[in-house]
Amino acid sequence: MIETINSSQQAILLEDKYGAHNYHPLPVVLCKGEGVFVWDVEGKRYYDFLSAYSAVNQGHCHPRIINALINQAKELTLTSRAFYNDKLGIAEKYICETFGYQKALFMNSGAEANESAIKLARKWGYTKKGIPDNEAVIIAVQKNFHGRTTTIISASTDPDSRNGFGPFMPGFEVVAYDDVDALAKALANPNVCALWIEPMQGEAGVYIPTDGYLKAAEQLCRKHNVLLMMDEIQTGIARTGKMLASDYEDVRPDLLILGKALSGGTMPVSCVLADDDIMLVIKPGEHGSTFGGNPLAAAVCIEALQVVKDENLADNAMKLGIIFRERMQALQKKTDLITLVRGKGLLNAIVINDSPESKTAWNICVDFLKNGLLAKPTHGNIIRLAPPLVITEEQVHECCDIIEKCILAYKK
Ligand code: IF1
Repeated sequence: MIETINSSQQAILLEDKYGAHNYHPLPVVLCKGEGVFVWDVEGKRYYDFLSAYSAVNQGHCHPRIINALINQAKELTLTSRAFYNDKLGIAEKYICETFGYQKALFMNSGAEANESAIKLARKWGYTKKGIPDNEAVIIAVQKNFHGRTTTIISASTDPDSRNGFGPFMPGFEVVAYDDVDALAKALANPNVCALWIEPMQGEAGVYIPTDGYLKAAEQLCRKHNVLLMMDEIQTGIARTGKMLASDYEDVRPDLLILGKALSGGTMPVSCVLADDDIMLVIKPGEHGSTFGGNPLAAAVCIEALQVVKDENLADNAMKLGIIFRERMQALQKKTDLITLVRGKGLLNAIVINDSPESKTAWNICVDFLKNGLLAKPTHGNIIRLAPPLVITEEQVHECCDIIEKCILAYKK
């Protein structure tokens, strides 16, 4: 018998009884989303300040993207790549022109896109750089987050992501993030095929590297004939105030990895972008996926990217991010609860003055929830604050008022 949900409590109990316990959600059950707002089962409205981890940059259920989804869903959703379809080529051309690359490889999840980039980099290392077979090394950085597959967590430094899931994939070396000297040493190894970084570390708590780090990384990669693999799954698609966070330093990754907002949060769509000399090292039959590049994803991706451009979401994120951080910095002066405010565009975080093990950041997020704003701590004492990029200036001030009210009223 299929149940209908009549209360939040009922939904929570169902998930507790029948669902894997791989998350610890805030105690709210959502049933509707529109733009910057989501509603719970009891009809209460919230500002969404997580944006599904930057997957709904265009706002929840954007009408143009939903219409593209519906219209394509009525025609053709999936053919597999055993056959051509009439939407994939258009999407490939559009995304290549949008980001300035020769080829696109569409996958589904962000992890799948990262896995595809790893395979491309390794194959390029063997066939183009002359690295001995099975000896390719990829340099990753401390506190990275690239997904949850067993290969990806083989490069993770986060105990929660990796403990208990070994044995791990060899061929990864982890160095300090934001450390050019560490890169210079690591990239000199002739068996290194790629450097794999985020331009800003989202999960690590919106960590922004020193100005010039990305450009230095790009230059060191060129010097040592190493591919720069840039994971912009969370920072890309206008989130940080530019189309890509890499744009802040005019860095052009050799492999650009995108996901999340590529579909406006309607379905899993991810993509790796590269030029021919890299992308064509993988031959027919050497890589694939059932849903990768399906016509439904293609149609949705085209519309989702057009919305970002037509609504100038990068400029909006840039402008409102400045206003948001100014408000948070002003708040910081009124309380000892906030030790740091950092971010770019509308990917921001406040660091709470308590240990990561404390419940303070969580309790503050529960207070936000009670006051109509949804946000969630990352790594204990950091609260990521990232609304959909369609938010207005007036709404940013209203949300800052909520944050300020909760912070100033909070009693440890
Ligand atoms: C979870 C984190 C964010 C990502 C970057 C690849 C992926 C992600 C930079 C993988 C995904 C999501 C995954 C979700 C929570 C969320 C997250 F907290 F896990 F780290 F955003 F910061 N690269 N991030 O941020 O993409 O396979 O999920 O489509 O796993 O808990 P995916």
